[in-house]
Amino acid sequence: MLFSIWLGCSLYEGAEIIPIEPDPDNTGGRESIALNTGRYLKQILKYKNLLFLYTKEEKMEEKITKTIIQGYFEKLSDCLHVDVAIAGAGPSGLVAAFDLAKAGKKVAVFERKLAPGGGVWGGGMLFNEVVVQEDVIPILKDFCINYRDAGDGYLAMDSVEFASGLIYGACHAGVRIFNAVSVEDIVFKGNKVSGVVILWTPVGLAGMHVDPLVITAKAVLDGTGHPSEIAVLATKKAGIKIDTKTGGIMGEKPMWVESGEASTIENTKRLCPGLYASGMAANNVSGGFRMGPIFGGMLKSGKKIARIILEDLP
Ligand code: 48H
Repeated sequence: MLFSIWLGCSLYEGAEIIPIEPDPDNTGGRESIALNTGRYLKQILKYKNLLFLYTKEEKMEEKITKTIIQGYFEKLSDCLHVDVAIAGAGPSGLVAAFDLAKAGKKVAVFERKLAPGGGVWGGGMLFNEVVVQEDVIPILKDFCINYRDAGDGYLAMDSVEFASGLIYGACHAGVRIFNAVSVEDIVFKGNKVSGVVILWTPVGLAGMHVDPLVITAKAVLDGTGHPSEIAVLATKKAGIKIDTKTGGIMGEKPMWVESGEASTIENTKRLCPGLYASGMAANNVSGGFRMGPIFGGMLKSGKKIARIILEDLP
């Protein structure tokens, strides 16, 4: 019987089966049987320890999964109601999120893609370099992003460092970023934009008919870039008249760098109660020119909208 327990332990562990040397003085008498039993028990104890390790491994798997699930749901349940919900983790949204969090506001950013950072990673036409104006140095310093002088009042930097620096800075300031989550609708209550409707991006991509979840917010920022998706939802779906010359979305104009950079800042504003726009979304809403791969305007737009939201929030 002892032998079969030992064999069982060995097989369970996938261990090499080493026959136990019998007691050399095996005389077949009672003492010898006791001696051999002792030796077998020792072997079994050795394998029992291995069995214990195996159980520990099982617990380790459970521990990892539980830690991830608990951590995510703590983050999500902490953000069911926030001060500011931001759609889109591009440069303007991340700078706004950073300033708002630094001012003590609870901020959640919902980013459709797996990697936050928006249009920053690819620099210009996938040359992973970014250019900004030198007056944004304080913002770069806030995020500890390295840059070099490019002459004539411009700075340049590695777009990967720029993107990752903005993301890290925002997270470190206390912003919750939920990646691979799309904002697919707004909450519109009592003539005020009061939150966002969210769904896992892959669910939408798979075309599954799954109902979304809701995050309520005192302020919602459209940082979705060129398409200004949240402002489109507000005007087309909720029929809200927003603060533009036409009361609706005017549409982005073609390239004019100087004008685009200036109008991005001018167009950064509150669109209607509860809804704000920054970056290229602000430009699309108010009909500004595009400016290509220069990002100073986006950073300044993020800062401006954070200031406006802070003035509006109780
Ligand atoms: C969740 C969404 C949704 C949604 C979109 O485009 P971005 O980088 O945004 P900005 O405005 O901060 O920066 C614009 C800049 O990158 C740029 O494109 C420039 C300077 N262009 C000039 C030119 O001439 O072309 O980031 C927006 C982010 C992206 O990461 C999207 O995935 C995300 O928003 N997003 N997230 N829910 N419904 N829609």
